[in-house]
Amino acid sequence: MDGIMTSQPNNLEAFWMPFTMNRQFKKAPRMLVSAEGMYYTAQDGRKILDGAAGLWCVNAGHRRPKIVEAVQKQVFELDYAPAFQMGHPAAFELASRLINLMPGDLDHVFFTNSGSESVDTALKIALAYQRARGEGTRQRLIGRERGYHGVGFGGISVGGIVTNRKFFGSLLNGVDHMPHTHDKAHQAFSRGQPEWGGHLADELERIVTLHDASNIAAVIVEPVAGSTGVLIPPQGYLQRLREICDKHGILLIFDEVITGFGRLGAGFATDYFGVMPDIVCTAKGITNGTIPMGGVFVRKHIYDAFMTGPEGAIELFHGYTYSGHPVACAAALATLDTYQEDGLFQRAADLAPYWEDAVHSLKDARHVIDLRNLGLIAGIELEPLPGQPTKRAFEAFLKCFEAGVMIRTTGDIIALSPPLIIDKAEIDRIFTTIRDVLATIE
Ligand code: PXG
Ligand code: PLP
Repeated sequence: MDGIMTSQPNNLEAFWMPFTMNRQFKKAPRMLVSAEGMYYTAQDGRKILDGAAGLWCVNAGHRRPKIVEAVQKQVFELDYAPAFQMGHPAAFELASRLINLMPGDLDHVFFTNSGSESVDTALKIALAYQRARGEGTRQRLIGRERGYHGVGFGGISVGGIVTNRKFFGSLLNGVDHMPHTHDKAHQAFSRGQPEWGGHLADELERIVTLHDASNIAAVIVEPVAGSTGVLIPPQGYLQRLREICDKHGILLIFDEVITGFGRLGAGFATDYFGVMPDIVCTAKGITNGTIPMGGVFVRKHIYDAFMTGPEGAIELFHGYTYSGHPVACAAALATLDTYQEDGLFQRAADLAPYWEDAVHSLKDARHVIDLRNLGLIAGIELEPLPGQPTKRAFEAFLKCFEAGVMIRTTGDIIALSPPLIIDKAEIDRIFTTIRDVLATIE
């Protein structure tokens, strides 16, 4: 490996790091310099087992040869092509392949470059759709407490994370939030979907009663809330949301940026739960994290509602310079091949029971006050240190990293989402390491 990749940069100052304690990090940086399969290599040469699939995105594991080769070939052949009033074959091929993966009539896809852009795109399509079908008074959007929908103004407006909202002014007008679905008193240590809480979907009826359905465009939820600590939907909850939306002509948007591409042991959460949304936001696993990309899937009636004016008119005034970027498309096509050839969605389903047992083996581990799991996702909630929220979990993150296991923490919750290629010994290692670390930290 050459010196440029392994040497420590002599000045870490210029890079304003995202969602990071910049000053603390720059005093004691954790640098990753290469990756392969289930492992990162840190700058000091240590192998770090990836318990988080990077940031929930590297579902097929790192540096998969087929994806790397596809990217190299594409960038050599066609580095960039304009996305407006022009096309290149890979974007159309990818769209066709993707809609075959999607259930039902989710049969059109709009390309973006991230989950945040997918969310903004979905919200804009929802509003424009209501207008296109003559329901232009439907302008309100409904999100949920503890929802994460990226960091665009649309996403933070419908999102429900206080710190991601409170510094940024008045946000979008006309947004309401349903309550989140997590309640430790009724659900702690549930395996899979909690039995209690399906009725919380009825809170949507209250909001509809308050504003009237004729003013509401769409509801957006994560089928499984990831970022705010793995909140598993109670049994019947998503089905009930669908029923209420149908009753009132409200679009249901699933934000599948995390749950998409096999994370639950099915292609998408919509397959896993058997609930059909109108719009699905994706990103992350669409390219195995290799090249930034996202996609917004819409059902046929939505696309068709836009295809009505003169053929010589642009139907949707929206798009990104890099929508359907050739290199991202190549990465995505090779990613889909890799998922398919390795049977990774099925592998995640097959491993899920073992994973669940491993998660719940921590029931008697120190500091643990709740355990949650679904597919290859887990949330391990710790009792916060008195008066110092987040500190204990962050300490666990640092200690696990030292012990060669990368976990992700949010608040006082450890969130796990390994690449779907993980094996049982690696699952054991993650949970043994966490147990040992929790035993040693305050
Ligand atoms: N929606 C959902 C449901 C997400 O989880 C986004 C939108 C935004 O995607 P982009 O690509 O714009 O980041 C996300 C992203 C974490 C973590 O540790 C989660 C995300 C991103 C970074 C960290 O929980 N989710
Ligand atoms: N800002 C300026 C000045 C631009 O010219 C453009 C695109 O042409 C954008 C923002 C949007 O960039 P993107 O299409 O990459 O989102």
